[in-house]
Amino acid sequence: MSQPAPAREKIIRGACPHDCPDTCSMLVSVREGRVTGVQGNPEHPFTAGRLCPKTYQYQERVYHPERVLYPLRRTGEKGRGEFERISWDEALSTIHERWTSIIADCGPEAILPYSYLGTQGLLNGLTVGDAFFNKLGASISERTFCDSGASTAYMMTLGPTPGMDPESFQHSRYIVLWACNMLSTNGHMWKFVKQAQNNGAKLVVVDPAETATSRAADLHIRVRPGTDTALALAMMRVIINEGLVDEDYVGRYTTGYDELVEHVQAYTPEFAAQATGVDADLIREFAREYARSQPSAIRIGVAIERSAGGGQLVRALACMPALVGAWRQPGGGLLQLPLWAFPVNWDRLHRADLADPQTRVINQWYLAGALADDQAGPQTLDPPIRSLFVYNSNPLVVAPDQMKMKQGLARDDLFTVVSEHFVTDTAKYADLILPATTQVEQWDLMFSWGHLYLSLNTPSIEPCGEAVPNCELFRRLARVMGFDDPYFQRDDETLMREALDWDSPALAGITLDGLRETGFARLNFPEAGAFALHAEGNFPTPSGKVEIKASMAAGGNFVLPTFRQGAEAHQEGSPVPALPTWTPPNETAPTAGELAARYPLSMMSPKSHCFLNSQWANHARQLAREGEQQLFMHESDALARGLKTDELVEVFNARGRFTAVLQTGDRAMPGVVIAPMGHWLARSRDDATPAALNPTALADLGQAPTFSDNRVEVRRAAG
Ligand SMILES: Nc1nc2c(c(=O)[nH]1)N[C@H]1C(S)=C(S)[C@@H](COP(=O)(O)OP(=O)(O)OC[C@H]3O[C@@H](n4cnc5c(=O)[nH]c(N)nc54)[C@H](O)[C@@H]3O)O[C@H]1N2
Ligand SMILES: Nc1nc2c(c(=O)[nH]1)N[C@H]1C(S)=C(S)[C@@H](COP(=O)(O)OP(=O)(O)OC[C@H]3O[C@@H](n4cnc5c(=O)[nH]c(N)nc54)[C@H](O)[C@@H]3O)O[C@H]1N2
Ligand SMILES: [Mo]
Repeated sequence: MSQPAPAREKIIRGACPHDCPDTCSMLVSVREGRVTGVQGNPEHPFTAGRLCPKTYQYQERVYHPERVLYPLRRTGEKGRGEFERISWDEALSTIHERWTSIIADCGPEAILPYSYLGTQGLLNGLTVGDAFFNKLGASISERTFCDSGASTAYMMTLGPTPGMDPESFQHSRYIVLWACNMLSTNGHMWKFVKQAQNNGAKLVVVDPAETATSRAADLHIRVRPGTDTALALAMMRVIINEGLVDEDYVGRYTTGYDELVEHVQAYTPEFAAQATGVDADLIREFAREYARSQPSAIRIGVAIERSAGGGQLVRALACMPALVGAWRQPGGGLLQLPLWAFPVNWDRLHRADLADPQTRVINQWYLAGALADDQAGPQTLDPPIRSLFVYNSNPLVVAPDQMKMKQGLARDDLFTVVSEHFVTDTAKYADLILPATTQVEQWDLMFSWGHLYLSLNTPSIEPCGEAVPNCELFRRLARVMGFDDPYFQRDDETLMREALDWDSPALAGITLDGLRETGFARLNFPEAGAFALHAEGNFPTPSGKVEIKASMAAGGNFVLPTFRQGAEAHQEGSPVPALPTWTPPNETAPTAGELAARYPLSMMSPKSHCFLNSQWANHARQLAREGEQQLFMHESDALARGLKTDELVEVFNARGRFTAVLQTGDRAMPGVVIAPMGHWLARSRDDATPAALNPTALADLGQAPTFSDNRVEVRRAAG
C-alpha cells in the first residue's frame, strides 16, 4: 500500500464474493469495528490494485439502509413487501413445523431448494445447502444457470483442463474474444489482452453487439445471435482445405480428424455467410489469420451457450486450437473456465450419497411452470411444490417466464423462505426472510473461474444485526430438523479444510495458515504465462487427445455433477452428434416463419456494466451510472417503427412484456435488440424486466438457457 494506515485503522485481507471470473483480492479497512473502505490488492497479479464499479464501495452494501438484519415474517399480501421482525427461534420453529406437515402430507419432494451464486465461496456458495436438502429428501435442483452447456461441450472435447493460463494471453499473437464483453464482465483480464495488442497482436471480437470491448478490437465480426456454429465450422473448412492445418499436432493429439475433413465440406463460407450475416470473404480472411498467427488464443464468454446450438458451437471452437497447433506455445489455445484447476472436493460438498438416487430432479429454468402449473418442462409434478427455499439467488429477475413466476410465487399454499441481504423482488413473495451476512462478516475460501489464484476471505467485522453466513444457516436448519450426524455441525475451519484436497499437487506449498498471511496464493503451476499445458497433448479426455469425435457424446446429453445438487452425472438425454454439427437457433433463425413475422426482432439480455446479475441494482451509485432499463435498437429498425431515442417503448412477445427507454444507434445490429439484465422489477416501469420475455427452452447440451434465441417486437409505450 502506498500510504501508511492511520493509527487505529486495520487492513484485513478479504476476497470479492461475486460470481465473476475475476475473484479480486480485496483489502478491507476497518476502524472501531466498522468497514470504512475497500481497495483492490496491489500485490495480486490479476486484481492489480483495482476494484470494479460494482464493488469499489463495498461498505455501501454492508451498511445499506434497506439491508435485512433480522428474521422477518410476512404481514401483508405476497408480493407487497410488508414484513415484521421475529426471532430466529420463531423463524426456525415455523420452518420445522411447516416442513414437517408438508412432508407428512405429500413427502419431502414437495420441498424445492433454489440457489445459485449470490456468493461464490466454497463455504457459503453453490453447494452450501446440498447436504442438508439431500438428507431432507427434497427435490433436487438442477442449477444450469451459467456455463453448464459450455462446460459439457468443453469436457466432451478437451476434458477438465484449465487449458490456458489467462495471464499467458500477454504472449498471444492473435486473440479472439468470442461472445465475451471482457471490459465489462472480466475486466481484470483486459490488461493481459491489451499488452498483447500493444506488442502487435491482433484482437478480434465476435459479438452481434457493439460493446466497449468490440470498440477496442482491431476487427469486430457481427454475427446474428445463435448462428456462430456455422461460422466456426466454415472456418475449419477453410483451414483444412487451404492446407493451414498443423498436421503433426493433429496426427498425434486428436481423434476424429479424418471424419471432420469430410464433415466440414458441407459448411462453405457461403453457407455460413447466409446463416450468420458475415461476408464469406471475411470468414475466409478470419480463418487464415487465425491459423497463421501463432500462438492464437480464443476466450469464450458465458454468453456463447445461450442459443439452441450453443453446445455444438463450443465443441467446434474447442477443436480449432488443435487444428492450427495453437496449444504448442504459451499464449495459444482456448480459455473457458480455469476453475477445473482447483482441486475442489465436490463429493464432500454435495453429499450425493445422502440422497435417494430416485429423487426427482427439477431444472431451475422451469421454476415458473413448476410453481404456477405443477409443470417443470416436460415433467408433471406430483407431488406439486409446496415449499420453496431460496438462498444465493433472485429467480424473479434471473430466470425466464417472469409473469408466470409471479403468479406461482403468489400462491397462498406455497410456503416460501428466502435468505437474503435485501428484500429483493423474489423475497417480497416470501413468508419468511432470513438475514444473511455479507462477505466482510464471514469466513470463506474462494476459487476462481477466471484465474489461477486461491483466496482466503477473512472476516473484518462482526455480523450486522442477526445476520448469519449461509453455512451457519444450514447448521441451524439441521439442528431444528433433528439431523444428528456431526457432519451437519462442522465449524468454518473444518469446512475450509474439507472443501479442497490440500494434498493435491495443485496446492503444493499452499496452506490455510499461509493464506491467513497473504490472502491469496497462485496454484502450483509454472510461472504465470510461461507454460503451455498441452504442447504435447495430455488432454484429460478418455483418449488423452482432443476429441473432435467425442466419445462422451455417445452417452447423450448430460449435466456435470458440479451443476446439480450432487445427483449422478449422466442423465438420459437427447442423442448428441459425434462431431460438432450445425444446429440452427430455435427462434432467431432467419427462416423462423410465422414467429418471425409476428416478432421480427431478436433480443439478447447481456450483463449490465454496473450490476452483478441483479446485485447492486438497488444501490444509488450503480443505478445512477446505469440509468433505467434501456433497449438498444439499430437506427433502421427504429426508423421502420417511427421510434426515436429516449422514447419509452414496450418490448413484447407471447410470453410477456416490459417497458424500456429506447436508445437507437449502432450498438445493436439490424434485426437484433439488446436489453441489459439486472434491473429490479420494483424499480422498473410496469413491474417487469427482460426476463418476462425470455424462453424456458433449453440448449442442446448441459441444459443451458437460450436467452439469445428469443424473438420480440417493439412499439411505442402507451400513454
Ligand atoms: N459487470 C458485470 N460483470 C459480470 C456479470 C455482471 O452481471 N455484470 N456477471 C458475471 C457472470 S455470472 C457471467 S456468466 C459473466 C458473463 O460474461 P459474458 O459472457 O462476457 O457476458 P454477457 O454480457 O452475458 O455476454 C457477452 C457478449 O456476448 C454477446 N452475445 C450474446 N449472444 C451471443 C451469440 O449468440 N453469439 C455471439 N458471438 N455473441 C453473443 C452479447 O452481445 C455480449 O456483448 O460475467 C460475469 N461478470
Ligand atoms: N436475461 C438473463 N438472465 C440471466 C443471465 C443473462 O445473461 N440474461 N445470466 C444467467 C447467469 S450467467 C447467471 S450466473 C444467473 C445469476 O443468477 P443469481 O445467482 O440468482 O443472480 P444474482 O442476481 O446475483 O442473485 C443472487 C442473490 O443472492 C443474494 N446473496 C448474495 N450473497 C448472499 C449470501 O451470502 N447469502 C444469501 N443467502 N444470499 C446472498 C443477493 O443479494 C442476490 O439477491 O443469472 C442467469 N440469468
Ligand atoms: Mo453467470
